[in-house]
Amino acid sequence: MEEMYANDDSVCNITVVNDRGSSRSKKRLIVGLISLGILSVGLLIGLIRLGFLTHALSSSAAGLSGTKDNLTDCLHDSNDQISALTKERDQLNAALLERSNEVIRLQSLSSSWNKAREDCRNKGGDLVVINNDDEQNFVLTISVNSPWIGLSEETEGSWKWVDGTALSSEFKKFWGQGQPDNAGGIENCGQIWGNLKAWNDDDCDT
Ligand SMILES: [Ca+2]
Ligand SMILES: [Ca+2]
Repeated sequence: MEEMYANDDSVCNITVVNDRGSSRSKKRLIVGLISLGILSVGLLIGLIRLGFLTHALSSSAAGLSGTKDNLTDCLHDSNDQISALTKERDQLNAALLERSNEVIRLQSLSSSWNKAREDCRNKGGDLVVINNDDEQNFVLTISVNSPWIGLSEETEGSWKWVDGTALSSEFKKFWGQGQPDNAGGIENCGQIWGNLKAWNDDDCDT
């Protein structure tokens, strides 16, 4: 805005600043500064929250990593235990097989029930006593020929095991068909019929 100004020496034409326009500019500047401040504060809050979130994610990742390590250790321990148990099982099976073969060899090669029992006793054992179905099945599994078992008659019809117990009627089902038949009146000792997988009474001195 231009105004004329005169004094005794001159007349001046000067530009007068519009106070109203200047005030609006100041207001815009203040509003701009406030907006910029608010934006800066918001940005700062966002950065702080991002920092917390990053820290939380890092903690979670560290926790998951620790859990993974623990599970991996447990898996390794389990594998080690399985390997140890497998090795122990194999050793037991080998020992059992060796023992079984020894028992069968002694029983099969002996010509008489008394000789077979003597051989077993010399090895620190005795002829086998069968106490249940599992033992019967196991003996059948390892029987190759027709080995003697620890069963004999003190008197005809009175069967006893070598440990002194009487033969339970429960196990008479293990006799082969038609057995014991006391053939020839001289069969007083028990054996496994290798082919039939059943018991037979036979001559103790066979
Ligand atoms: Ca008999
Ligand atoms: Ca017989």
